[in-house]
Amino acid sequence: MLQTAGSSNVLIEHTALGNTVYEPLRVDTVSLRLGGVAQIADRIGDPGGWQVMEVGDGNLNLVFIVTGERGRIVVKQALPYVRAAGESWPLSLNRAYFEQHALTRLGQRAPDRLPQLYLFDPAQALQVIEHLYPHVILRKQLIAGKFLPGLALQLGTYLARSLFRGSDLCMPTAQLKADVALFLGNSELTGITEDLFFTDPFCECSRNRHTPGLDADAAVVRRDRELKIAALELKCRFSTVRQTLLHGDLHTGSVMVCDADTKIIDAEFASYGPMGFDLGSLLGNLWLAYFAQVAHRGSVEDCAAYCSWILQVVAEIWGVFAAEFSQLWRTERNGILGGKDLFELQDDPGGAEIVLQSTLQAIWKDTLGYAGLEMHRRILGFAHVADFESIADDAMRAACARKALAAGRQLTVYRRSLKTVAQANALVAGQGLAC
Ligand code: SR1
Ligand code: MG
Repeated sequence: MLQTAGSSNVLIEHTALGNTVYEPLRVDTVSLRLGGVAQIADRIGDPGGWQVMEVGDGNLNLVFIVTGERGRIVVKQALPYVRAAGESWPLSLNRAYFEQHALTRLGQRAPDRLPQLYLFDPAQALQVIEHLYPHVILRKQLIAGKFLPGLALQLGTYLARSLFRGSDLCMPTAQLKADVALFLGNSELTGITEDLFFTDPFCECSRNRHTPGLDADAAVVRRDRELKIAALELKCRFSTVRQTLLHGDLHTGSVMVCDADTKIIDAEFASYGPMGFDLGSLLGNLWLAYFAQVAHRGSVEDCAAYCSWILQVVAEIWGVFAAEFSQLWRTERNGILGGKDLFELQDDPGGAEIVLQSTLQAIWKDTLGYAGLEMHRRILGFAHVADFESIADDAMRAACARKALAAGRQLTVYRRSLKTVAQANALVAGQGLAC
């Protein structure tokens, strides 16, 4: 049975692989199991000549790149457990179902920023996706010190379009409510975030780990009442505020870049939540990249230019986001929370501008809160980041992490008084760089 999904060239065939019993793919079974699917063979060529590589380096899934004589595809398959932990941490396969729904929705809201979905097979929890080339994971480019001129514009625009257009500022509310209900089903992955982002790093928890040398720092965090109050307040907003459809895991490993293009991948953590969550996850990871630079470049002097470029990217992402969000506010604010009936229709457009400014301030406050928590959980929790993990020297890694924790704490705890991105960047820069 064929079903057409949101974007016009996406065909979803529910039994595409002809097997309703789930079985993980292996490099040596991909041609056999996918070779009979005409859509794939038509796209990349004769299965007899396919070359298959497993390239998954994330925490959850299998990812294969399949190369034929006419092209390449990416095959992403969920495993019934957390790949980074093994079978002792089971995880249901239906995350692939939510990911393909998120991918099509976010792709429609922010054209050109997501890869094309070619095929989804729910029984195999498998998606066949556009191979992005010559794109590379943003985190790797940040570690390598690569300047990316179009990055901030594309990310800021993506964030404004996806977050605004997925909200009740814009969407027909019946459609939005149906989507809220749909994505509530992604409770297992949302639950991982609720635990790993908001709780574990601030408690003793067997899943946590940290760099040797940070024992005392971790203990201070876990006794930090102000920070824990903020973490619980922000968790409450994450779990109860249904403001928009979030990507839900927008770190720099979920962004692929080349000189001219930026793409967003891996939306399996999608859920309805506060807009600042995606923004904060991204800015938190950029600030983590900032604090790791001294180790990658070798000295404070050698990293100065790149560090100031990272802060400029942060400032520009927020600036572009606010400008694009404001533009959408003035042109696409047709949802039940748009307030046109209260302002424009009563000849008071100025009232709507006041609400726009207070909305942006509220998003900014959340952004800072989530950014600071993301910086903690990537240092003290289960899922660490390559920016720090690739620093070979424990003492250097601990010194960089300590600066990041100090900045992260202030961003979160003082989120209500840091009114501008310049103030936030100044706070980050004010920590100095370890050496
Ligand atoms: C058990 S999953 C751990 C982390 O990996 C994903 O990328 C998310 O960030 C999640 O929190
Ligand atoms: Mg991911």
